[in-house]
Amino acid sequence: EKDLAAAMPFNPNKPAEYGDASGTPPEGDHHQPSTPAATGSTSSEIMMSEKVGNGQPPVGQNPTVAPLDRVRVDPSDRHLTTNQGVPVADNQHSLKIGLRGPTAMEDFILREKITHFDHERIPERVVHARGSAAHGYFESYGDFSELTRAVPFAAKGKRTPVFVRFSTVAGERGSTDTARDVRGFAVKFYTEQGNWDLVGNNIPVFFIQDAMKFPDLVHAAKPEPHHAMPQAATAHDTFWDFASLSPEIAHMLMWVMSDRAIPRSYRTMQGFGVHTFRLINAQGESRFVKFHWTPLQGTHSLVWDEAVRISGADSDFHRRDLWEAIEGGNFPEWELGLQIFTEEQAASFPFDILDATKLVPEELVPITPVGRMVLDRNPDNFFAETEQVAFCTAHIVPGIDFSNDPLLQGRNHSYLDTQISRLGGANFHEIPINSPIVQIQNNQRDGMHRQAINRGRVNYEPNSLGGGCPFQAGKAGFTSFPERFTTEDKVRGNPALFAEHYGQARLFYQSQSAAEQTHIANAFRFELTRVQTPAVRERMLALLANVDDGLVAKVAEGLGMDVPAPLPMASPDPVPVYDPSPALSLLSRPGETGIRTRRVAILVANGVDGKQVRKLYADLLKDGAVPRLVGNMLGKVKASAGDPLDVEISLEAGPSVMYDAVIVPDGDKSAELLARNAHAIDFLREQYRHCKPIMVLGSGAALLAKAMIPATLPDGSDDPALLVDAGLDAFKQALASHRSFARETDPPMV
Ligand code: HDE
Repeated sequence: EKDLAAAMPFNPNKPAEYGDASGTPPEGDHHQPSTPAATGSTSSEIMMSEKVGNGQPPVGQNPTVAPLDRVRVDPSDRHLTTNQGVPVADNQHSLKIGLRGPTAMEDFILREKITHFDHERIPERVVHARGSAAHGYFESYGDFSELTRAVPFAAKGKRTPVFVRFSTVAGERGSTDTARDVRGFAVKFYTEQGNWDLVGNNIPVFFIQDAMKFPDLVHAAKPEPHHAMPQAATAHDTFWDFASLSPEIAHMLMWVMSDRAIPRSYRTMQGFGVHTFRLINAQGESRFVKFHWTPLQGTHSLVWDEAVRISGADSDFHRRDLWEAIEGGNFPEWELGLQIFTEEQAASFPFDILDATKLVPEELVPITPVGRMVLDRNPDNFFAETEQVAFCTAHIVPGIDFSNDPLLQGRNHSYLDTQISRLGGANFHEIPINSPIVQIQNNQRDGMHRQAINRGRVNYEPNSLGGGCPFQAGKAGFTSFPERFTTEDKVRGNPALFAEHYGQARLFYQSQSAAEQTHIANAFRFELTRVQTPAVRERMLALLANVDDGLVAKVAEGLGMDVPAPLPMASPDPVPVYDPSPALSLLSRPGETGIRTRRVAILVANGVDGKQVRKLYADLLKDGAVPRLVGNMLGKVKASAGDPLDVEISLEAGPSVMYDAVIVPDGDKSAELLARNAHAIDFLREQYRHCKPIMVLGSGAALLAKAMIPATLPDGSDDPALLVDAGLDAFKQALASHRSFARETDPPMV
């Protein structure tokens, strides 16, 4: 028998399927159902994974990695094969009848290669088509079993692997990263009780209240159907036509016209679950919850002029930023916080917690931190992982449940349904990135692209022939919260509080800093200027007139229009008054990572003070910043002191918007050489206009004058981010505080 086994084919990638380990189970051997693990107790629940062991993966290991080994393909030291494993001798030439003759129909190698290529593309996501993703883990701060039996929260230090995909919403798969848009923030937790997907956004509210309106919203926002323009932009008539006729959109518009919609990086965005969910503990008690992700990197955004230019300079700006941060070991991190409230509290709020156009102010329900998420591994293959990952709001685990938010209820249908056409059938859960770390056991069978080889004759339940397996998990399994319903009529309609649309829009606008308020007004001005139909502009002003007098006056002035009468309100009740919420300003979260990963351009030309440059470079690197030597051309520049320096990128290929700050070092005529290149002048002017730190040393100051950069702020005071012959510490401080908005004038003067 041993000889027989040795003679069997062996594939090292699939040891369990070939050779020794593949023996058929002895006939008649039935497996007894094991005692259902866990009787509601969380400690036994976390023991349940066969692949993860006791649920406490060793630090630094990610249990999603090992199960994927079966499908990982590494070509080192291997020859080419066809998809049937046949070695390929010649991958350059098709099979011809004579060197100048026709191609032979029998060339199965050519036909297989071309056929596969013809089918390489799959449909892109209908929304959130463009995205980037990474692997990592969630680590619980403690044992939160009082609140929820969801296993990721079962113990202090417990790690659950995650895969996170960030995205823009409106643009197509190849569109630009820095478009003005909401960003998706979708987290897949691979728990020992199955996958939990928290499919959120970087904005805590949404455009509409009812799933019924989603296709209309998306049609209005996407490129117009007759000429398919514009790409990845809401600045066109159909979006604003829809918006101006949908007053429930008021609050969301404040957010999407704010700097939130042009983040500096995926790493500097908050994330939100948006809807109200439920947490359920082992005793079956339920509390409402809102999920918040807060970046350790702080919340930071671009300015609009910069975002537009980045689209041309590097349309992969956010994708590259995330990739490089992880490759460089600067693992982005977020804290998960929960807003927890009871049914009774919810009833006392001036808004309905089932309304996704409303948030729960942090001042009303504080945020309880419960854990942190770290992204520490880039995907191996974009298509296999980032493109094929399938998120679904209906993927929840024991301890989590839905609320009746009508948007969430609609989403629960949509996500599963959409994968069937996008990923080609009902077995998309078997694609490695989507499959849970626990074994899937049920009697669902067959279908397109089935991977599992289900053993045995039993594919039904109840059964006795299979020993009753797989059996119901009972108390250890998922149970829905038994919410009590009063008997009401079956209706189409909204609860009364859904009719109030302006209180929180006003709260958001009025809680912003002066600079952020200006950016919101300017964004409305920009978008509505692109709108061609005057009636749409006017209706939008009428909507804004219900939000804030100052805002509507600014926007109307920008459009050269008068402020019209406000839109009639849908709710007869007065607009609720909220206390200001400073937490809604981006400036309230500067972050804790200082200058780490901040990109600094050092402009160099022949004659530059090489010693000074080397010192600056080393010093910035030491603190985790990313310095780059930017010059007129690639190649070497002669230094006035020390060895020549290698230019890392030219001014033409690495324009100012790719950097968070700039330094012009001292030198012998180097600033003069730079000043002859308009790219260098533009560089400084744009750094200035985008409110970024600028430091000039010694003769480098000549470039400031050439670029006509004002020495003081518009109000005559000192500009803290414009440093002349200052020490590196002052520069680092300016770099850590990102931008000096006090510089801004409208229109820009530089
Ligand atoms: Fe989505 N949404 N959505 N959405 N959504 C999709 O699912 C949908 C909504 C969000 O990185 C689709 O797999 C409906 C809110 C993210 O793969 C689709 C409604 C929020 C992602 C879909 C909403 C989101 C999607 C398209 C209203 C924030 C990307 C492809 C009822 C809480 C996930 C896909 C990823 C993707 C439907 C509203 C976030 C069509 C019907 C609210 C982050 O199923």
